[in-house]
Amino acid sequence: MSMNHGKTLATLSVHAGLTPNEHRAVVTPIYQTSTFSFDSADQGAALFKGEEEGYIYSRMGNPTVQGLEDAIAALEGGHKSLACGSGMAAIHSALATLLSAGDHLICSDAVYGPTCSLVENVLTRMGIENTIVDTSNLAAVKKAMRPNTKVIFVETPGNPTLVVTDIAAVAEIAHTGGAQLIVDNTFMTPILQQPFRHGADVVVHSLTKFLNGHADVVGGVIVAKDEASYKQFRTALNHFGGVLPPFESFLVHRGIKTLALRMQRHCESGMKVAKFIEAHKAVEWVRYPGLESHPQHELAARQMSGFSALISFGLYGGLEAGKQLMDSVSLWTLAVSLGGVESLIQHPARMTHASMGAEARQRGGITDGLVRISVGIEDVDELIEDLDRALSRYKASMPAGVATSAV
Ligand code: LCS
Repeated sequence: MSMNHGKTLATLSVHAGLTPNEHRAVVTPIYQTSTFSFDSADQGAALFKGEEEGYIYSRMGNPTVQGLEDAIAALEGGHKSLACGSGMAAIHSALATLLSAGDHLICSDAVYGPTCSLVENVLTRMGIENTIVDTSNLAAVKKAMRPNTKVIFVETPGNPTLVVTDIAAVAEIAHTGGAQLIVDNTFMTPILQQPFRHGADVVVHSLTKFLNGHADVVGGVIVAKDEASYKQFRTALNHFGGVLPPFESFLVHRGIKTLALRMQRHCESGMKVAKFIEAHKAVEWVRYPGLESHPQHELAARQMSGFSALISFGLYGGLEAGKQLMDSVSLWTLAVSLGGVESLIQHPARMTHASMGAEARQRGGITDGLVRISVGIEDVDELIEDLDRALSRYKASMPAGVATSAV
């Protein structure tokens, strides 16, 4: 396992981010307070001026939140991080901090639906131009660069197509053109992918997924590579206001303590389930970066240290067959989100990526028949049995004419 600051990521997951506290508690306590008192008027003023270090008001910083932020920064090999109220708050805050009217943004075509809508429908209203491209196609990224390009935003692997973008190559294109690269590392976590090592300038996450891991918090984070970048985001976030509260921060930090262990299990089970799906007669195609059939398997193996738990596939019976599968499983929960201990199944075209619109989905290769699953940490043989049962039921109930000879 790779190391940051001389410690393995497994050790950092357990120990990083313990805020010093008077009773020597071994986990950072919950400081459920909105404000912090000053010793004197002059001391309060000194804190505001930045001449003294300390807490002022929980939108501007809180020890519990700080513990989580320190843990994530350490795991990502970044400088400092900022916990936000959701993954979308982190993405919006990061983009709105770095971009001004008249600037241009390049964004991957396969991203979480609302990220695409934010870029195309919201940022355009603020005068921010965009080009949406397949960022796994380096020639297309180069071609999209303009003199006013300030940011390239990449989600890799992309949600839900699992297309893999070469972070180092795109970082070079960005830097040559004077732009910064933001990587959404949600699908991988710092355990499996370290974007800063490949030249990324900013890393964002939805904490709602693997980092928290227990489907009970919505949160996000921006990780900054140096003090100048951190200060820029900190100042902006104080104004935008979308910070993560102390209790949620405590829960996510607790989740992170088992992150390395969970990711190991997610990867092992993900591979087993992907192989089962690939071999099933009802399955027309499958995408999992760990399978040799993935078009960028070699890049994935180079850039990631594991392939995580997201799998996309299509059945021969298309959308109708996919719907029947989702309605027939019992151990897999039919729900959006991903990266939790429980296995989930969902239909991107009508759920997570509905807000993109049909044209944008087509551009990003998000077909109507695509089914996305997130493999949890239950017994993998039971998960496979349940899928197998649901696929067999689907075969038996296929209306004549929909099933192909391969089913
Ligand atoms: N980035 C990625 C890659 C995501 O998958 C999501 C949410 C976000 C950012 C936004 O994070 P949030 O604001 O929800 O914390 N992805 C979801 C999904 O695929 N199903 O439900 C949510």
